[in-house]
Amino acid sequence: MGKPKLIIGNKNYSSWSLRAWLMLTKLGIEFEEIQVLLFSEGYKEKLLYYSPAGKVPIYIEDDLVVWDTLAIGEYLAEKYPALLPANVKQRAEARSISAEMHSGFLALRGSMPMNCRALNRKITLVTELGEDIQRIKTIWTKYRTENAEAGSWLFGSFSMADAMFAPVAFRFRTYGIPCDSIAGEYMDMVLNDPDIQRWYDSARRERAVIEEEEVGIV
Ligand SMILES: N[C@@H](CCC(=O)N[C@@H](CS)C(=O)NCC(=O)O)C(=O)O
Repeated sequence: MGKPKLIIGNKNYSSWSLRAWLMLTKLGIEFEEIQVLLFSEGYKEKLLYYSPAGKVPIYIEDDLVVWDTLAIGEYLAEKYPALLPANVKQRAEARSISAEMHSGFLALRGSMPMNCRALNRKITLVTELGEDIQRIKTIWTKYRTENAEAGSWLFGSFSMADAMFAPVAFRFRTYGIPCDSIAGEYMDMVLNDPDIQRWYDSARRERAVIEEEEVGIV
């Protein structure tokens, strides 16, 4: 078996790519990273060559193709159980908040696109967005409080749930969303994580600009 492959988009903008990349990286899996710059000439054909859904991330192991971030996470968790907490109740909760991110937070995902290298962007905090932000802070505070002794991630050790929320830390920084206390400490820990820093360094060096994702310039 050759090395698994992970097809990703722009590191600066592709939050789903970051999530899958972080899961593989934290599991210590050696993988080949293949980047397709989103919305560049012919990008869709390139993605469709790898997966019928034509979106990143795509995880490939020989003839096995897994697309969609949550499916990639679940597949990896079957092979590497450490990707989810050992306790059954915590596993269910880690899955719940991962699914909540995957299917929800539409206001946040729509009006605060991930743009790792951008700072000092401003957005209007409409009600739905404020509610999304508050819900995320509540999640971070709850799990960090409950698992403070076990380690610095949401459930102590790194889990799929941390990968699902990692792009939010970049978003809060880019759009200047204040985050203090326990949630703020978690956000700072995520942004200072060496693997996240490596992703950020590559994102900063990218030159491609996706105009639709450049939101909140003042
Ligand atoms: N539900 C999918 C969403 C994947 C997705 O929307 N990926 C974006 C980049 S973050 C993409 O491929 N966009 C290019 C396109 O839609 O053509 C997942 O969880 O993986």
